[in-house]
Amino acid sequence: MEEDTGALPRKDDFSEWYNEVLWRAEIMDVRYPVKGLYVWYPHGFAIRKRAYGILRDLMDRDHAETMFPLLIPETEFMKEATHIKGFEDEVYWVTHGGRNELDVPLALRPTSETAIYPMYSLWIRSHTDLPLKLYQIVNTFRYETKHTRPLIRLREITSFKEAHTVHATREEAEAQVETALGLYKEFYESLRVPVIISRRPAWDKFPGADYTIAVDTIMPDGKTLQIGTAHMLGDHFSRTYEITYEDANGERQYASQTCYGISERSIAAVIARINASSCPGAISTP
Ligand code: A5A
Repeated sequence: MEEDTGALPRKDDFSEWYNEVLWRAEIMDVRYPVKGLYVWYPHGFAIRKRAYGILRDLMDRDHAETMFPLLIPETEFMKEATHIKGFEDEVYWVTHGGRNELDVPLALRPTSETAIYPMYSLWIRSHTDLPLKLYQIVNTFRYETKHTRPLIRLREITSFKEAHTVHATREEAEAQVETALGLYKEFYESLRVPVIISRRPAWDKFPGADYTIAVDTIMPDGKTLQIGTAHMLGDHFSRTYEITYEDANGERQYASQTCYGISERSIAAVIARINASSCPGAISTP
């Protein structure tokens, strides 16, 4: 993009520049009449298709792709105390089917632990079923109360890639967190997005995790944007959802779990690089 055409706002006003690029390059239409929900223009979707093609190829190396339902019964959602506490203010609830009030309200998934893990409990029987590594690319809903922005802070995340793995030992789960971060590094290298990887303080970890490691990038306005996270779940969820396996000695053990996710924030990070690459110094490469 040419600096001197006068076609775009000054690059140093990143926010205005970003909105203008999304509009003029036909990436997202922000006029959909629900706050925090945006529409992919076909051109924007083509960018998403390319980027998510890379992500899928990386995941398909040793994960299987799957798809779970969008609706989660309140009874399952409410089982893991820390997880509920972290998400209770962000959940959209479906309470009616037509005019009838539902017996059990259904949550629109803000993320899918509570949809997937009750099924893992049925699927996993023996140590020979492990490790189990699945992922899905789906839409999720979060009632975000902070300022919403296209691709960055959404109430409907349309491109939520979430992986959920199950392991026999804590050590294997911890190693999987590192593997996940390696995949995310490779993904962002392909997109030419520089990243910083760091462990989050306890107050900022994922609800229900032992610890969280985040992937951040620095946006042209100097702010960091979290563009991926990997969570060591330990046995918190496996104890709640009874995800157990029989070990080689015939004893029942609780499994160790991880999960990790990326959203269309990854596309926002790519767009931000267009600004940064023609304006060196606006972004610091770690
Ligand atoms: N189940 C795990 C993977 C999970 O939900 N982790 S997470 O809450 O940290 O979300 C994963 C990633 O999705 C975040 O690192 C962030 O990059 C992105 N994300 C989270 N909320 C978002 C929102 N409202 N809009 C866009 N992206 C979001």
